[in-house]
Amino acid sequence: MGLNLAQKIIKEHLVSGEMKAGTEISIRIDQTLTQDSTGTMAYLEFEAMGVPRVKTKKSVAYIDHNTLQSGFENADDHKFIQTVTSKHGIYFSRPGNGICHQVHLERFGIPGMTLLGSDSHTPTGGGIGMLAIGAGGMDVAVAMGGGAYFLTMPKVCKVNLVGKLSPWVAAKDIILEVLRILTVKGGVGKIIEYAGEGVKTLTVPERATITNMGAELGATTSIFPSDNITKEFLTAQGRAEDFTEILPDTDAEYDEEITIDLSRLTPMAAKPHMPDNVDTIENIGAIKVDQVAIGSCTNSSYMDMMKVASILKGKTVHPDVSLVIAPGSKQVLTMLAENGALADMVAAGARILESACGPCIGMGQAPKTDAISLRTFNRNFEGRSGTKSAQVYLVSPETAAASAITGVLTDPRSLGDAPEIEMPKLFKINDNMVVSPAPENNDVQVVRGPNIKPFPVNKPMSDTISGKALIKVEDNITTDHIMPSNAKLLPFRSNIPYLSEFCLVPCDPEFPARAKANGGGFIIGGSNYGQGSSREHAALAPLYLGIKAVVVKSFARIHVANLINSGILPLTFKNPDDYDKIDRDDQLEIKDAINAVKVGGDIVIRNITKGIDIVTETSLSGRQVEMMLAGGLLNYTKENN
Ligand code: MIC
Ligand code: SF4
Repeated sequence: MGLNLAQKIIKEHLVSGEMKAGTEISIRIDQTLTQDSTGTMAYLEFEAMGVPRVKTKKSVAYIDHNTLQSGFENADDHKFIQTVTSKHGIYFSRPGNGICHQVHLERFGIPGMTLLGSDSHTPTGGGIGMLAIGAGGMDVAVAMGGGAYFLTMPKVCKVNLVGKLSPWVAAKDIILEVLRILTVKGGVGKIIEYAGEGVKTLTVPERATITNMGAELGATTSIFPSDNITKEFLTAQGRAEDFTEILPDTDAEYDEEITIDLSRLTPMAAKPHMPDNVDTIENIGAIKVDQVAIGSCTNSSYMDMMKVASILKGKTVHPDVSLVIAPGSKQVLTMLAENGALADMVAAGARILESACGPCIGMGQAPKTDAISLRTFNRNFEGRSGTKSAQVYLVSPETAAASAITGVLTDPRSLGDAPEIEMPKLFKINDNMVVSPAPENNDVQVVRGPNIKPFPVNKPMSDTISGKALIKVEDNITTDHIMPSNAKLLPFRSNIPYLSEFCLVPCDPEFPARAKANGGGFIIGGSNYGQGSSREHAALAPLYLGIKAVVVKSFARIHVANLINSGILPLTFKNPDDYDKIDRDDQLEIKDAINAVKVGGDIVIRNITKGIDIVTETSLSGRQVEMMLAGGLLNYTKENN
C-alpha cells in the first residue's frame, strides 16, 4: 500500500508506536520555533529541565507578539529570551524581523522535516511540505532537549483540489470553504493533506495561507506536497539546496477525502464570531465597514501585500474606514519599500504597522464600539480584537483592500481586471536581524526582569479528587476565553499569578475569585473545549487556581495536551447528555482516582449534590497516565531522568 505525504514524513521520524490512526506515536523533531508570548514560559521550562544545549537541527526564537512595550514587561521578556536562547544554542529573531510563521517559511523551513512550534499556526510550514505542528511550550521545551514529541496518530484527510481559482478569488477563500465544510472541530485528530491538479495552480504563499488557517479546523496539521513550485520558492529565497521533492505515492490511501472545485469558489468571509461561520460576500451584502486590518501570519506575504498595494494605488481609503496594514516580515516590508508599493499604501491613507502580530492578538488597533472590522487574519473570536462588541469578519486581502476604499463590504470582482502579481525570482535576502547563539560552554548571563515569576508545578495526583463545579461553559470555548490575551494581559505571560485573575473571566467574571475561595475544583464544558491557541497559560492559570479536573463533551487537541502536561485530569462525558446532570456549584467527587486512571476507560464522578453518578472517560496513553500520576510533565521528566 502506498503512503501519503503525512505518513511518509511520520515514518521517517517515527521514534515509537505504529502508524495506526488513534494510537499514540512519538516522532523526532528536527526544528522548533517559539514566539515571545509563549516563549518566556517555554524557556523557563527548558531551563528547569537542565539541558545545557538544544539538540535539534535548528531552533529559532521569534519576538513578534508582545511588541507594544506599554511598560517594561515586554522588553524584559525580550531580553530574557535573547539571553536564554544565546546561552542554550537557539537562534534569536529580533523584534522587527517579522511574524514567526512568515519568517520561518521564508528563511528556515525545510521540506520533509518536522517542526514543532509553541504557536498553533506552526502548520504554516506545511505550505512547503514540512510536517509542522503547534504544541504547548512544555512539549517544545522537551523537543529542544532532544525528546520525542508524542501525539495521537492522526487520520489523514485528503482535500482534492480540482480546477483553478477565478480572478479575484484567493487562497483565503479556499480555506474558508474548507472551514465551511468541516467546521472548527472537523479537523480534530486529522492531518489535512492537499492533493490534486489544483495544487499546481497555487504558489507557496497561497499554500501557506491554507495550511496556516488549518489550525482553525482543529487539525493536527495541514500539508502540501513539495514540488516544483516549492523549489522555485526556495530558490527565490536563495535556499535551493534545502529543496527535496516530497510527493504522496501514486497509490496512497487516505482515511477521508473531500473535493473542492476551485473554479466554483467566490470571495467569502467568516462572519462573527467563528472562523467556520462562512458565507459568500455576495450573500452577506454591502455592510458598512469601520475598520480594515491587513496582515497576520495568514495573509502578510509579499504577494498579498503587492495585491493590496495595487488595489490601493491612486485611491483614498474611505473616510469612515481606518485601514491598518502590517507586512509579515522585514523581507516583505523592505521589498515593498524598495519597489514603491509601500508609498502607494501610505498615499492611499493606510496606517502602516510594524511587522508583527499586532491587532491579530489585540495588541493595539482595537476597533470602536460595535464596529464592523474586516480582517485578513485567522480568528474572529468574540473580544479578541480588544473590543467585545466589535463584529469581526475574516476575508482575503483582495476583499479587505476593495472594502477599505468603498467603505462597505465589497466583492473584489467588482473592481474590474485583477492585478497580475508575479512571484519574485529572487526575494530580498538579509538575515541581519537573526542573532546566532553563543558558542558552547559560554558564560552568557540570563537576564530576568522582575515580571518573570516562577511557574506553578502540580503535585502528584491524589486518590480522591473532590470539589465544586466552579463554572459551566458552552461548546467551542476558546483559549481566548480561558486565558484572554490582549494589550493589557499579554505583557504578563511570565506571571501566572497575575494572569490567573483573568482566567475564564469572559465567561464569568467571578470565576477566579470563586475558584480561590473554594480551594479549586472542577471546570465543566461542552464540545471542542479549548480550541484556538497553543498557550499553555490556559492550563497553567487553572492549575494555579486549583483546578483538578476538566469535564467536557470533547477537547481541542493542543489544550488537552497542555492540561495533561500540567497534571490536570481531562475527562469526557461518556454520554454527552450527562452534561445536563451537573450544575454550577454542585459538589463532585472521584474516588479511587489513582487506580481508575491507571486502569483507564470509565471514571465515575459522584455528583454529591444531586445524589447521582456520572460516567466519564479518559483516553490517556501509558505515558500520559504516568504523567497524570506524577502531577504533570515536568515532575514526570524529573522522575524519569
Ligand atoms: C494566537 O493566535 O492566538 C496566538 C497568540 O498566536 C497563540 C499563541 C499565544 O497565545 O501566545 C497561538 O495561536 O498559539
Ligand atoms: Fe500572531 Fe495572529 Fe498569527 Fe497568532 S494568529 S501567530 S497572534 S499573527
